[in-house]
Amino acid sequence: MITLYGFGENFGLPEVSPYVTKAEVQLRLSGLPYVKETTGPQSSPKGQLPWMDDDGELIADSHFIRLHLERKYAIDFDEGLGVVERAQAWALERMVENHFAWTLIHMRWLTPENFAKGPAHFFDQLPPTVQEDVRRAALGQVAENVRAVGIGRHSEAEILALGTRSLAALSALLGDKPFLMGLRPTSVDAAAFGVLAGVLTPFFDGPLRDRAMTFGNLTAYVDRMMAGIYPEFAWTPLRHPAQPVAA
Ligand SMILES: N[C@@H](CCC(=O)N[C@@H](CS)C(=O)NCC(=O)O)C(=O)O
Repeated sequence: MITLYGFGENFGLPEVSPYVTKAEVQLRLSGLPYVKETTGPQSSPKGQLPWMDDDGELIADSHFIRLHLERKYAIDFDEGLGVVERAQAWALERMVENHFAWTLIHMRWLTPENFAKGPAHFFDQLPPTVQEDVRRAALGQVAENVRAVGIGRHSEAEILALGTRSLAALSALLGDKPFLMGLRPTSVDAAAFGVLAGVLTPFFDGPLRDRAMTFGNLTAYVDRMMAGIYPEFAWTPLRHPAQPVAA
């Protein structure tokens, strides 16, 4: 039995974390049965979510979950792709996760209104005596992480420009295809969908979301992935402007 550990549904999304979403999309694409448990990062062997228990084998990190599924169940999420396409997909996934995702984290945690209505509530169940201290400490840690990867050193306008450039790159690479590498979803779609849905959920506001909403093929892509992968989730389709807008 496979158990996937994640944060769970919130923020108008079937799963809060883009990385847990990626792992869950991989599981759903694989067709393997699984159950999902809601937990905190401290439960994970690597201190971050997602992690997975597959009949007693513990695997942490969305990439290593992918490798485990591919090896143990003889799945190739990139079936049909050549060597160069696989390399392009990997490069795109790294851009999405190691660069673009930090602009999402900045939008959620370091925009005070978004923090107040979103991540601040992660700590609501703690005893009132420690709640505010833990909340502040978590915010400080995220701010430090965002600074450590470089994004947090830039002005708001520069962060928005970087995020918009990634949106424009994703939009150009998607073009009029249904999925990033062609007619069927592959590994990179699991990663890109997680981050794009996180940016586009109407739960949060901000200029990065406003920019994302102008890329009609990306909003349609998120709607398509949501309907195909999470058909049970109540997602209101986004508005699709006729033409993508260049950065
Ligand atoms: N490389 C990891 C990244 C996972 C990750 O950043 N998870 C975040 C949630 S989105 C987390 O658990 N953060 C808690 C922490 O770092 O303390 C993966 O792909 O699984």
